[in-house]
Amino acid sequence: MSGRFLVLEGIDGCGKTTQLRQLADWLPGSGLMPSGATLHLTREPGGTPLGRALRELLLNPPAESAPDPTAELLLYAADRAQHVERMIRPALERGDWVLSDRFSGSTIAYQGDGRGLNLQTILDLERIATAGITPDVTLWLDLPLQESLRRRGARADDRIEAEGESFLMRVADGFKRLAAERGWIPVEADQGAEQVQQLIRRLLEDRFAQALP
Ligand code: T5A
Repeated sequence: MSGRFLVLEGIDGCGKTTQLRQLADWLPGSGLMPSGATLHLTREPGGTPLGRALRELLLNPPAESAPDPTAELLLYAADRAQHVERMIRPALERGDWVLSDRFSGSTIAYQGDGRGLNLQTILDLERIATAGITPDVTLWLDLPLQESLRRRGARADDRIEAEGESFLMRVADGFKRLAAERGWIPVEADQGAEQVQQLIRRLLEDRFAQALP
């Protein structure tokens, strides 16, 4: 496949959405993308129409519909399978670039490290849902938990954020381990949004410029 798949990962409130928007302004004119390639911004959960319905059930369900941990794991996997087959794979096959806010690493960190679900089951579901699609690069926005809580401020928590600090600390530890295991690029996110953006741009230039004709 000639397209490229870029992912931003990290704990809630680490700045992914902010950085993704700025990358969307820069990448198409950066000289890194081949001419004619389109940049697609997407996210998990919720990158497809089915995914948007699943996102509501996962993050803001009526109390009586809140999923148990195993059901939650399967819903994230269903969102990903649909996302890969309906959106990511076709875009990459066309030679487009896809920039996603979260991908399968989030399931390992949240449902594995956070919830304590069986890691092998999670890896089996990852293999089924991603069906051979892996990111070309994953940027891990590394931010201390206390700073992410401060940034989120008075904003209402969704169902996952409401799990509390010890859950989120396990998730943060999971991301740190995954970044080392999977060769993700760490990004020091505890600085101003503009500085983080400049850092990410340099990292992407280093990664992709050598592939330019
Ligand atoms: N989930 C997801 C799972 O449990 N399993 C899975 O498999 C998957 C895929 C998704 C939830 O689902 C869970 C994880 C999540 O809990 P979401 O809303 O998509 O939920 O994800 P969040 O990460 O929670 O999104 P947020 O919007 O909360 O965080 P962002 O996007 O990382 O951060 P952002 O950019 O919105 O910034 C947060 C605040 O900080 C400010 C922003 O203005 C904003 O107010 N900010 C900064 N302030 C100072 N300095 C900077 N550098 C700043 N950058 C941003």
